[in-house]
Amino acid sequence: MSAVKHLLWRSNGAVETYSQKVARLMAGNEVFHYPLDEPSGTIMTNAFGTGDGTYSGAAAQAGTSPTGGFSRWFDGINDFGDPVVAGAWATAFSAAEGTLSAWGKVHDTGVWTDGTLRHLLRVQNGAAIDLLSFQKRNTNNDLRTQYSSLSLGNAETISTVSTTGWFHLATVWTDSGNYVRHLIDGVQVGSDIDRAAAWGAAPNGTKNVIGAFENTGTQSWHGWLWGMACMNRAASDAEVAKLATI
Ligand SMILES: [Ca+2]
Repeated sequence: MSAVKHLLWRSNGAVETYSQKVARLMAGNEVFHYPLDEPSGTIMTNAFGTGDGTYSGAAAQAGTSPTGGFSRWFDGINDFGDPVVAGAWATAFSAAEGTLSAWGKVHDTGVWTDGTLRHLLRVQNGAAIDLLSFQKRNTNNDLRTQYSSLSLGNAETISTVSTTGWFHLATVWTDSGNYVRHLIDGVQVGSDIDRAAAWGAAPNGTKNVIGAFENTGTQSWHGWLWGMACMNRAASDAEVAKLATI
């Protein structure tokens, strides 16, 4: 019998959903939060309440999320979720201080060797130089986590990944702390890189997308996505570990 555990235990004995944990950890620093756990429909709810997005494809699937609830299934061909980049996306997002958190799972092991670029999440401004991305590269088993700014260049890591289970990705950037840090399943990948800086503009345009490279569906994810959130504060490693824990 499979265990369904929509509620998570806290160290103080209380229980909460994963979405409630994200809301608690990011309180006061909210940018966006797409749980991707709607049971049906094409509305991609922003739990931070600054404008919902729209799914194109990306069907709801019961019993698939890391907690046994709904997640969204991307079939690898033109599926994506298109956020409305407004409200906090434009005003609260900080290229100087922030944290990006997301969960992904491939359809099967063959996705890691399918020779195709596939995106989990992308945040970018129209200049196409300042960006954040989580993507599977067209090189076998390569997973790229990337923070890039015009003034400081590219801060990225390439990880060798072959899991067919859920994995968690996080990027933490801080100008005041002088680093960009990438973590998989709560563990830092490589060394701290460069530092963060102001972007030329706030996120805008067609390349702010979940599950694809842009809002035409190119380079679509093939598998499941869930629990994507961003705040305008650099999370500590302990906080990222909590985001990466079910
Ligand atoms: Ca499709």
